[in-house]
Amino acid sequence: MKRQSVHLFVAAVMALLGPLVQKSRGDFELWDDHQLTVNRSHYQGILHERSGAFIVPPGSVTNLDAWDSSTVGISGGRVYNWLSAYDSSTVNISSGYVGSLWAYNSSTVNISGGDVTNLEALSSSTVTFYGQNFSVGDGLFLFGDRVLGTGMLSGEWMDGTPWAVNILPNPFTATILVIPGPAHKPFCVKYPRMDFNGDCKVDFADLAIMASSWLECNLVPESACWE
Ligand SMILES: [Ca+2]
Repeated sequence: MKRQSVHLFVAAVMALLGPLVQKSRGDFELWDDHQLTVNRSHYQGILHERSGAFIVPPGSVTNLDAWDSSTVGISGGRVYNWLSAYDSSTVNISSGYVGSLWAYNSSTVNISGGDVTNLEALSSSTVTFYGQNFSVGDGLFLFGDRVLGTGMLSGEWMDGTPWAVNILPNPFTATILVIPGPAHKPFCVKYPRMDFNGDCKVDFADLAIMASSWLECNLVPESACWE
């Protein structure tokens, strides 16, 4: 199905099931720059544009789709069924659980901890594992730091925790890397609420942005502003 068709299909199913599902388990759909800390149980999550969802204990989502340039951070939270990354979305996993992780388009996935059961890297996606003692099972080959083929990839995280992931389709257009050592490129696990410029920290740059709007008031009538 084309992306629009998938959207329409999901929208139609959600319209039918939405009230029921939302009542029982709760769904969320994020747009624009909206950043959500997920710390309770949800069924479906959908991210668009530059939104972000950060799944922390005891938060969980059954199915999660990330579109556009959205960001998913998983630190201890769980995605029970699938996590699909499309377009230029980014997924960062430092601990927690993902059942099946599907990387499409030019999405980027960084994994430095946790448990991922199945991985499909498709299109021109890039998936990087940061850890140590990597080994490959039948059907899988290491070419430098690149993982080719399909099969079981295993290793340890930097704290010595063992992990294993079943790599399903892995065409040459996609890139799966195993990099020894901790994630050398820092990534944002959770954007602070007052991080106005989206650099994952709150500092004078954010204060300056807030100060530039200081005493701005859009109430009508204007006289209501400073009563
Ligand atoms: Ca900032």
